[in-house]
Amino acid sequence: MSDRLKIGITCYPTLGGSGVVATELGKLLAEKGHEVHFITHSIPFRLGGKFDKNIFYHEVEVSDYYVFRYPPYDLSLASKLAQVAKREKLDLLHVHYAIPHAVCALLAKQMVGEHLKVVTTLHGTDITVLGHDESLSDLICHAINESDAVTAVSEDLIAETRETLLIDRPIDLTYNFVDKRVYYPRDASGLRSEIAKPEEKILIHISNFRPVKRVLDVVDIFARVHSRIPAKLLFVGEGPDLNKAICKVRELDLSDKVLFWGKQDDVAQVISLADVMLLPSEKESFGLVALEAMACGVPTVGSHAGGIPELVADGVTGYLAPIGDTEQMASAVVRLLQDEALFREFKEACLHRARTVFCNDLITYQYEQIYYRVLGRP
Ligand code: GMT
Repeated sequence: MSDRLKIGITCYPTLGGSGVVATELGKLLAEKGHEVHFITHSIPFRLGGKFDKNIFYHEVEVSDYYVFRYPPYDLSLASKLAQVAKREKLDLLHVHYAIPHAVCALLAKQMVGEHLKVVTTLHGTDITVLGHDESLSDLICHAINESDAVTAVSEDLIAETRETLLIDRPIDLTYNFVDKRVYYPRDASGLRSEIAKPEEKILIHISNFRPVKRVLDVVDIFARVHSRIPAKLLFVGEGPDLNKAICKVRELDLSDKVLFWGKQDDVAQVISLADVMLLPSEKESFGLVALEAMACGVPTVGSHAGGIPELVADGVTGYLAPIGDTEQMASAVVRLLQDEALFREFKEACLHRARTVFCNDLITYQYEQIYYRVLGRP
């Protein structure tokens, strides 16, 4: 390769879609010959155990010196970023989330020198939640304005960043992606027959069960679908609203129709079991899980929230309804599952859209172009 870069990546290694995207991007960049250094508080769960000569992991250790009331993770991270950048002669730091990661990277840049570039990717919560917190909004603005490049995972997030924080600097749109070698329709017929009868359709919801995911709406949609066609619901993941979902399923006397599978590693295999993905979120800057489903040929029925309409083509790869309109979502699921020809069409459209618009090759290339741009190497 002509211009091999040395890239530091910081993300939340154990948290949801942002950690997944950051880690998968690092792996793909390493595959393209770049040198990638993950600088995080624990090993990113998607990194896998295989040796790769282009991938390095540097652990951020937080000092718990007794005068500190709160262990200063941010300062330890900034210090580690600067150390690694100097020692390994990094070209740039690509950090995921403005708070705290971009702030830490900017501090590291001050310590190392102007030649170290900072690329910040916004994933949502830093804008949609923290952006409204007046005690943090000026700091988020500073992190965004001082980064050498800023990317966001949807047009909707770019618009919200501009509106909430009055930011007018350029922000690059880089959609999330999935690796097509991992996300494709897997054969799940054996397992499917173990969890559902042949006539039963399978609905799935995967999330961290935060209140914004509206898991009670998922149960409500399922109850309405189940009253019209034989179906099962598969919940994957864990989080604050898990117990509420379990109680509601019990209240509705649906316990033998709903499975709670907790956290699962092989998401593509689990999704391939299902007919429809449910994503009725209240906020969703992108909705990576709907893309994972799309790449496995599974349509999504969900809400119009945030960036979901940029991902799920309404009436083509799924159906979208206003947030909270569980009846419209349930009717959409039933329409899709009762019409075999329509369902096949949607599956085909899903595979095509995932492989073209959200393909790993395309998005990795877009990030590389941003790196070369900030380094003045077009
Ligand atoms: O959705 C979450 O609660 C997790 C969060 C994360 O940090 O992974 O997800 C955000 O980033 C993902 C990757 O870009 C997006 O797919 C999610 O839509 C976004 N979540 C929200 O905006 C609520």
